[in-house]
Amino acid sequence: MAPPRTEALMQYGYFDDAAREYVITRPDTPRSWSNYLGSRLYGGIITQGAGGYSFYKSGGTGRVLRFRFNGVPQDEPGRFVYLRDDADGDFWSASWQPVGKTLRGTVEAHADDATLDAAGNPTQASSVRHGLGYSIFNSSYRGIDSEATFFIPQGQAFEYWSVKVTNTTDAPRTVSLFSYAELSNEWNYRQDLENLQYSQYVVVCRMKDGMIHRLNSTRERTSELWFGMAGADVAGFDTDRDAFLGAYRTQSAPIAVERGACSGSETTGDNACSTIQARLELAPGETRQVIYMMGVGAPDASWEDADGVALRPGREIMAEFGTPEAVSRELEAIREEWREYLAPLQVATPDEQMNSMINVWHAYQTHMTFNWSRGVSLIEAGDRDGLGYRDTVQDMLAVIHAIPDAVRERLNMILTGQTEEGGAMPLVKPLTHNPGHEKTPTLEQYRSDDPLWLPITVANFVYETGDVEYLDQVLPYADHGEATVFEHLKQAIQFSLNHLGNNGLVQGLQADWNDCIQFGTTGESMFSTFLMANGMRVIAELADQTGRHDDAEWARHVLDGLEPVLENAWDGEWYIRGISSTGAKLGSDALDEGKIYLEPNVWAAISGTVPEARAVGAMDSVYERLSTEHGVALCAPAHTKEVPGVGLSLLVFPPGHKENGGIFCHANAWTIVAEGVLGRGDRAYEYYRAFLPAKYNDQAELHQVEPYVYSQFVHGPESPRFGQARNPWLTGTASWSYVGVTQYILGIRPELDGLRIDPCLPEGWGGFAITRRFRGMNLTINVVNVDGLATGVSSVTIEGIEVAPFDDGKRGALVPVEALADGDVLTVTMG
Ligand code: IFM
Repeated sequence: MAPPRTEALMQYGYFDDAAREYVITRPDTPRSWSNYLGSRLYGGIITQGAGGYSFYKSGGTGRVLRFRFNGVPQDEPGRFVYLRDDADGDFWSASWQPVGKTLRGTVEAHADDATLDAAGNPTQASSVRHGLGYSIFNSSYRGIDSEATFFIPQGQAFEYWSVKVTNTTDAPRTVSLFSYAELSNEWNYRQDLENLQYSQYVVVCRMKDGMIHRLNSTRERTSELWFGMAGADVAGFDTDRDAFLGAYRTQSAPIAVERGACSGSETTGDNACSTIQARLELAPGETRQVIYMMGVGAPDASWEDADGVALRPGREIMAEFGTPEAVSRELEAIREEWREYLAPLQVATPDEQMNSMINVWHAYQTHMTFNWSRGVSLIEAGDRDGLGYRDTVQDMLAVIHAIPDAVRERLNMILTGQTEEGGAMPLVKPLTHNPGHEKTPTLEQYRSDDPLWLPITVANFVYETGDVEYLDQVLPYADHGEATVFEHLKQAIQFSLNHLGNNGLVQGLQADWNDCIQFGTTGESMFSTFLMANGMRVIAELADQTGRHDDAEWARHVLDGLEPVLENAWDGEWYIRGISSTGAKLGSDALDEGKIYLEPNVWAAISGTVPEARAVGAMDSVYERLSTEHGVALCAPAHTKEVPGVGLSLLVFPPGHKENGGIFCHANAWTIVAEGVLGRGDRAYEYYRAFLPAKYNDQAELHQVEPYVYSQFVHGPESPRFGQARNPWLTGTASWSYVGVTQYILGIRPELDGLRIDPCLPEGWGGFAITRRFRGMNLTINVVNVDGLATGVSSVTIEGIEVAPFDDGKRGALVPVEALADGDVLTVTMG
């Protein structure tokens, strides 16, 4: 099914869904708008100004390109290509930054190369196409057009910077190209940026046989980076950063570019760079393609890294891949790879922005969070080099249907991060994780929610794949012992049951989902209590369906015992957030600050463990007290004072920021799920739209960050920055909002026996179509809603034949897996 095309010109850019690209027509965006390149072997980040960095396996310990976070000017260095008119010395860059000529507008819009700005200076037309796994920069300046394409080929540990240069004038032109990247001195980014007394003296960078090699031996391993150029002769080079830039200069005007010649510097110590100059004689109308390539590996011999991965010499890679044909072929392969990744779920709904997000960018973001966790972005500098337990378990939820094998591998690893007593290691480090031998955290170090996410994700994995035997797989605990996957789940619950507080709620420990609330070992968290209740409900269902009747009984029995505890947590109009060590309540109307919190109330509804009237009341209070036009605040009023007995580290944030009353988008995604569970389509959709990035495409000045990806949070109503979003890309928002919109608004959910079709739509939607892969079958589902209902399914036909009604007492229709075949078209009539 081809998604509808959305190509209206917006403020800074537009969604080109057919090409699966976001096109930035004005690169002077309010903040850097970035993209991801590559795979978990070798990855990179690139901004609309070509700022960014590259890394081998890890942004923290495999740093290839240096980056100065939060720098001025913003987001430098990066992958820069300078162009210089050798007739008069005027120079610019293939991306608008770092030279930063006066911007003309869009390449598409411009016709006249002689266009001057008000001061009579030539202007540059510059646009950027961020695609999935690549970014293309187009520029026109004084009759020279360029197209620079950056990407990392599939499965490779090198990157392409391919630059096509065209002389659009009717006179011959001589144009020099200069590549520039600042190479990291050290694989470890902290060593590189902070331990200067060491890292400044280890680097050795040489030109050999036409290629640049960073050769230094560091404490960790021999480091080998190479940089080469194909498609032109080497006219000069610099490998010493300061020789290229010149003292007291910035990247906007390197001395070598200004004078038109490199100095042939080879660095021993200080800082390395990768500059190779090409001089192009361009006849009128002529195009030349210069291909810069940079990668990890030895210059001449095959190289095995510390993990035993064999890498070929740069020389060989250049010979094989350094041609225009190879660039086109490899770029096509990347496009095809992403087409395949996204194919398992595509939609056509009445909301074009929803389509752009689900079909392309939202799905892409869920893959990036799965790949990079919270390790590499313009915000995550590499410090969090590992998998945060709760984040990782939640990140998997949105990609199970697309990459089940990769999820199984990750799930296995994260399950082995659970300790024998049922808690979880806060951080699992994949490169060094050693199940059975990890140190057990102290009770105070555990997060109360970490293992409680497991039932949801494991159940969904089993529902999506149908692989019930997975539950019997035996996996070690982090510290000692082993258990089946199902026992791991029970143990997660048992851990909470073993650590209940005086009021019967789960002890909050170091934190629950909210990193900034410390209830400790004597205070109790209502959020974790609801998460535990939800886990028990999920385990009971899973146990029933897989013949584990004793376990189902156990879960139901414990859940029943929890009933009075949940009831006691009702504050009158909503559920409390928790109870402090001194017995004081957080999230209660009796307080002046932090009267109401979002998390317990959404999870009361999602868990289905409280009476419906309570769930509805709680969600109505959320709507009345926390909801804004940009999303739902996490709490209100925000805190300015301590609450006795609770560690409120959120007090470090001004009111309205982050966890202190900010619009935390991750938790906003739960509002969609909660309203979906309650069957209130208008509310679910209103919440979805409130923080939908694409909605802000024509309000970019307000939202500021990329309109094609979710952010961790939006500044809340109590902040002077209300409406500004921050921390884009690597956030649990990606996963949960994807689950929210696809499984609870569009309502297509996997269950063990089949596919549940249970739309929960806003008023006026006549229906929608979705193609979805389920257990290896590609299905097309057309939902028809002539009466504009919110919920309810009256009939389902498969290939025109009505499916026998399957009444299991739940809302929507469950289409049994046996009734489905690859390629089937289902028509679902709401009624
Ligand atoms: O839940 C956490 C997450 O693990 C890291 N970022 C902040 C979230 C809310 O505190």
